[in-house]
Amino acid sequence: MSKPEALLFDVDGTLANTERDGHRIAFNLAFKEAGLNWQWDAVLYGDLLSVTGGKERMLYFIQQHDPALPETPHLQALVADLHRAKTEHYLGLLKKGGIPLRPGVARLLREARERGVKLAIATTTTKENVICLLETTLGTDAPGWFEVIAAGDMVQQKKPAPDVFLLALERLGLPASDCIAFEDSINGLRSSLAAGLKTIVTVNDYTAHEDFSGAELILDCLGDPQRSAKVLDGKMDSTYLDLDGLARLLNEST
Ligand code: XBP
Ligand code: MG
Repeated sequence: MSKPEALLFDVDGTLANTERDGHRIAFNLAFKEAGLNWQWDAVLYGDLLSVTGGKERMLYFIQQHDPALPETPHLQALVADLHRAKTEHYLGLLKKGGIPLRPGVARLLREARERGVKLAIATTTTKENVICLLETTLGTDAPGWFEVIAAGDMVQQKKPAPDVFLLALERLGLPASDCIAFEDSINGLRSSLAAGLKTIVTVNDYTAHEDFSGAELILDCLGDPQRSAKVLDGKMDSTYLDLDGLARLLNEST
């Protein structure tokens, strides 16, 4: 049974639960610093997550919620400034070490490296955010474990469009049929499926209610020998997902 040639990972919600206690907090700090009284609570943020990308999310919030806007002739420039400030705050939060990887992520990354399976990232967030998360959770050499880091602003259309996964595949030089994607959200799953990738979904509190039709397997997390994964849909022979389990999924006809 052939193992996958590469594993392609989403970041936010998949490698780590970065949204509620990371990105959201950073957005609010940036709003406050800019003198805006915008406050994204955890529930509102769940709704705003339907839009991928921080800049796009702010524009959507302005359109939908009509908050008080400062005098500015250039909304795009305001949003770009806020996003730069938000990124700085987010990096600061990561550096404080507040956001751990989800169960099983570090184990599977290490197993893939040991067995010669390539690693790639396909994310909506920025490359600097990804590198910082990898360094603060896995060590300063960890960004080098990844053959490709494909990020949101490197492509024309963010998820649910397939662009970022297609870019990662192109840079890996591999066909989708030899690879497996990991996602946590409906927008991410749409993106990976549209790129032709078999996809494992690990849900989180923000995404557990979403429709993951088309995923190979839906889990509460990847699991570890000491922390079983719960199977929400699909079949898994072990108590956690490892490369042998992934090889079985890849070789199964759909
Ligand atoms: C994640 C996102 C990101 C983050 C914020 O989507 O939508 O926008 O919330 O990152 P996915 P930026 O996990 O599907 O890739 O503010 O850097 O855009
Ligand atoms: Mg995600």
